[in-house]
Amino acid sequence: MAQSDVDVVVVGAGFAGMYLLHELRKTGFSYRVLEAGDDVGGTWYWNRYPGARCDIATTDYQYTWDPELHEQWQWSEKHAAQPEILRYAQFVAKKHDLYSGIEFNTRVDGAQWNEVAKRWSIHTSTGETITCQHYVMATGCLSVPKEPDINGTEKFTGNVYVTGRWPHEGVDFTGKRVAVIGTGSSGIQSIPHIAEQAKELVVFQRTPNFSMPAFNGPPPQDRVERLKADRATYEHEARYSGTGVPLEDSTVSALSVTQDEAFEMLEEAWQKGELLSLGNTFMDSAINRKANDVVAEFMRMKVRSVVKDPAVAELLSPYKHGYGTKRPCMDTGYFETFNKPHVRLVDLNAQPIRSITETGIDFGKESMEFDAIVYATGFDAMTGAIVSANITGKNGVTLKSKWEHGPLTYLGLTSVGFPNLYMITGPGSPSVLSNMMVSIEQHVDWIRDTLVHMRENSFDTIEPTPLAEEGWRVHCTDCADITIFQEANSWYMGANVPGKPRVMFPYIGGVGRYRMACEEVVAKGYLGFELAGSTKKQCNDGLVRQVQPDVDMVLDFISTLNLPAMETMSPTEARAFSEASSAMRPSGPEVGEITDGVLQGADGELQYRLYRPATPGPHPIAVYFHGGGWVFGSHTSDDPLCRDLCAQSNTLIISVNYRHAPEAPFPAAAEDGFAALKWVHANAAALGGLAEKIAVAGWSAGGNVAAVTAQMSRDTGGPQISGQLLLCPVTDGSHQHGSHIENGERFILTKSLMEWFWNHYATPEQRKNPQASPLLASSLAGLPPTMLVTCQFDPLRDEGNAYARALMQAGVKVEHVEARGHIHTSITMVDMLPSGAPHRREMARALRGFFS
Ligand code: N01
Repeated sequence: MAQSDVDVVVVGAGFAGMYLLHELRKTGFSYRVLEAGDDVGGTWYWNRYPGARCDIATTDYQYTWDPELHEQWQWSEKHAAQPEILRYAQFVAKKHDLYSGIEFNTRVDGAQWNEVAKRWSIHTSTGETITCQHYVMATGCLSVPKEPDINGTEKFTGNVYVTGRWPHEGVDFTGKRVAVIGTGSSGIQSIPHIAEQAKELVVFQRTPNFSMPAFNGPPPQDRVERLKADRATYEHEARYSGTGVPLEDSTVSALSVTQDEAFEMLEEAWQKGELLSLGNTFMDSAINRKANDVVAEFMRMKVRSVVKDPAVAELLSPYKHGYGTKRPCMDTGYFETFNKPHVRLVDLNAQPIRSITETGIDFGKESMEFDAIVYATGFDAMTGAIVSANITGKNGVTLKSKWEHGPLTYLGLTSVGFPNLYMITGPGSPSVLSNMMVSIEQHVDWIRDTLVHMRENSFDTIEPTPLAEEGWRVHCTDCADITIFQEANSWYMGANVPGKPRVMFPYIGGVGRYRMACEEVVAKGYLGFELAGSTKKQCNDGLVRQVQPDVDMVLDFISTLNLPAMETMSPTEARAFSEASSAMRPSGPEVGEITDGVLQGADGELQYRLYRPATPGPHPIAVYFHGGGWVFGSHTSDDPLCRDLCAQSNTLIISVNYRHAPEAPFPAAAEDGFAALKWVHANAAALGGLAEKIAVAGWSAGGNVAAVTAQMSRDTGGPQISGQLLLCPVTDGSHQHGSHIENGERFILTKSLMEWFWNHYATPEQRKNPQASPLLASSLAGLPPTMLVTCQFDPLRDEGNAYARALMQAGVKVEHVEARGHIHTSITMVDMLPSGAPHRREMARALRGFFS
């Protein structure tokens, strides 16, 4: 007789539940494992449709926790078919005696948290109630088929099949008239097989999908060799990779090569017959629509090369969504199938289904009769299986109601209000965007270790904090925001199920980065969790990820380069270093015209670069001062940012090469700034600009020059300024602000580099002068409207924030943005860091606003 009170209840005996069962036994927890099916295998138990096959190679889609399996099990193919994967699951279950620990044909009808007993009550379809301390949903991401949302489905009297619930005995379509609805992975894999048997096959397509041939054969020899030579390294690389397969990340932009070169690279990936190779060819196909178009066009070209009827080829070619933004497919002979005379494609956009009838389907102006209808219409993905299990947490709140507007989890593993509930590959974890085997093993390991930690430390409950959960939601959204995934109506976005909230369900920041976040949480004493026992409580509240994900990647990359600190260089070396770094960045958008010239500074001529919008002039003008700590940089060094501001704000930008320290220390830069403003004002018409519409702008030390210039202009009756745009300005050299310490290391501009800049520019006494430290001016009243952007992880954040506050207090109209998750340099990194783009848009809007 099974125990009715156990340490852990696990729902599901797919690969996740099987491994967890093994680990629970190993670590000595009592358990019950409940499975709705009558065998192990999960996804591979239910999805038995013809042609079902994994799209991750067998070298990677297998367990790693039992090294013996690698000797005892040999895969026959590169991409294993469903029967072989199911046999593998059964083999593992027999080898480890897992069958004896699983209760089959047992569904969970509901679960309630008992706050007094600190236990879950689980109600099963057999009428039993089991109580447990920990409750684990190992229910899979794609296990609940979507309810058919087509008129009249109940009327059809012929045979109905759903790909995700295929009959175990198989189906013979010989001589039959068959309709298949849906062209996702399941449709695309099954259609060629159904076409081989059916007398007539009609495929109803709502959205064409990207698909590539699997070129199936033996497992990829190079990877088999790598595995044999050094399995530990291979598996480590997989665990810290982007997708759970150890592929080298591309460093090539699709926009940096010609189309011919791009197609050659894509052809090479195509010939490998591996889904991830194609998506990994270019570094920017997931984040840049134009880069993605290169891949999409390659795929469309492939469709045209196979499908003989150009009209059909066109219908089978995706245009509305980017490559990869809906799960791309791997097929065997899919597009070729449409060359067969008995196969027809119906475009549901032109001929929508009016109704399923008793004998067939009415669509467009036609009616057709069928013997069988196959629904390959997908799943209520990621959350369907979890919310349908009726989970009620603290205070009677159900998970379903909590997730009404989108799933809220911490790390995709846990959720506030549901203590001791764990989800394996839940929403907010990489799950379906990864090799599931790698992600499953990581989650099982994390849960096992957490349970052991709690037992060893006498904690009864674990629950994430609201702060940590909200922080994770924000981080997941930040990750999704820098991609183009949200443009597509995909099941990743919940868009396939009517009424489902439209959010990005999986975590798109990558398997390795995700794993590191989970490890960091544990290393920091379960950061963001509250652990409680009968006599003690522990809560290290906080956020595990705050820096914007693309900024974080750049910081990680830079840290691998072991670059010397700039403050250890001479000014000449630092200038050369800065120039060399600038040469490697993208150039920024096209503008109407770029010309170089000289203007009159405070003590001689200064070079300037003029960026003219492509629209007819005359234009408003922004006199721009570059960053570089008054020591390095020039009129061309902020080129991408100046182009971006010019193009987006329709403003003529004049970037000034003011004099630099230590050769020309304070107040040279300030005086040059003011002289440049006066010269531009006097020569505005000749430059194609409007003298009555001039603003100043600058970044970092250039922001300091701009702010000082605005004050000097106010104080000495200089030209009337329409506005000042200050990005991360230096405003106060007289004392250290908190952010100098808080953000003093790791974020490119360091505390010691800032000190180095100041030491070259101004003496401690000079720094008290408002022309060095504009924050110290006796009054800020009468300054022009201001847009001031500071960055959360900038050492200069607090002095910028203080300047914004002081301006407001002085009655100046100020728009102040503290860019969340950004560092001193990130907003200037045009076309490199997508997360900076919204802030530049706002800066450009503000600039335009100064002149309206
Ligand atoms: O489901 P899907 P799937 N009227 O949602 C269409 C994994 N998987 O079962 O795109 C008409 O992708 C729908 O149209 P649209 C893999 O992750 C892996 O095929 O919403 N059509 C779409 O064409 C995969 O992504 C493997 O406009 C309707 C199709 O049905 C995921 O499972 C194999 C409709 C559903 O496609 C799901 O794949 C199989 C309607 N009312 C699955 N409703 C491998 O490892 C939906 N559709 C290879």
